[in-house]
Amino acid sequence: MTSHLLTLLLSLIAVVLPLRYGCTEIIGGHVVSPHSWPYMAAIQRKNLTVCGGALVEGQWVLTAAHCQLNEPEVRVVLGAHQASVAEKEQQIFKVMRYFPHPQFDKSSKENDIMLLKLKGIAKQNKYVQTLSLPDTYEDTKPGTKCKVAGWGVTSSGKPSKYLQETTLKIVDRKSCKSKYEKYTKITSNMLCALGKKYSKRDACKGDSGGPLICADRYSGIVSFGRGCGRSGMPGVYTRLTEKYIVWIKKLISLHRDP
Ligand code: 4AZ
Repeated sequence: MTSHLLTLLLSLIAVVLPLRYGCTEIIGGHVVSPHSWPYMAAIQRKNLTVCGGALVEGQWVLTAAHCQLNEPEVRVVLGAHQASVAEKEQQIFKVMRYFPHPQFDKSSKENDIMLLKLKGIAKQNKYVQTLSLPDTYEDTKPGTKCKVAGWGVTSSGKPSKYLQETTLKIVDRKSCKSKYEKYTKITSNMLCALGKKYSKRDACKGDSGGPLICADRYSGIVSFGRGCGRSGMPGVYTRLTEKYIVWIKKLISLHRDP
């Protein structure tokens, strides 16, 4: 009898453990089909990906303001699958200039959005393409299915060699606010997203700046979170509001090369 119970218990553990801890991904995601995110940018310091971003125009990458690294050795890798290794599809650029949002607040993370002007214009092809900015400004509704990608920390605690993606759902701002009550203010310029129950899906360290795509629309930018993949704790994204889209378009047209 006891041996039967023991067997049952062990089988249960064998089934449940891989479900909860078996993912070696963004957090709870999987390696993407190579070059299926052709607008994805890796922002690197000394071959290590510190942030993600999205190519929004030939010479412009949109990322998070907290990704600002005023260092000469920073490079932006486009067309990558394995971002830290030279691949024939890659196009690599230095940063000509950083344009963090003028109202970015480091401690509250409000306005966590930044444009990078690259030293050179990306050649668009099968592997390198721009991501269109949203052309409508309504809020993304709770329950909307989204995807996020990055080379950031996986459940192993280390960054991923290959680009990883995972799927999430938008959480209503009220419940997100209550989850973050003790830590910071969740504003209408932010979106919160969470994986399926028990899936531990999330963005993590190193995924910041990467695009959140909801119902095929560029909707947000990986910004912050209380830990990664904690159950019930959503990740927080900068929402691509009308105010930000207007700022992006103005800034690009003002600083575009002739
Ligand atoms: C980070 O440190 C970070 N779980 C990004 C996203 C999240 C947590 C941390 C969300 O860049």
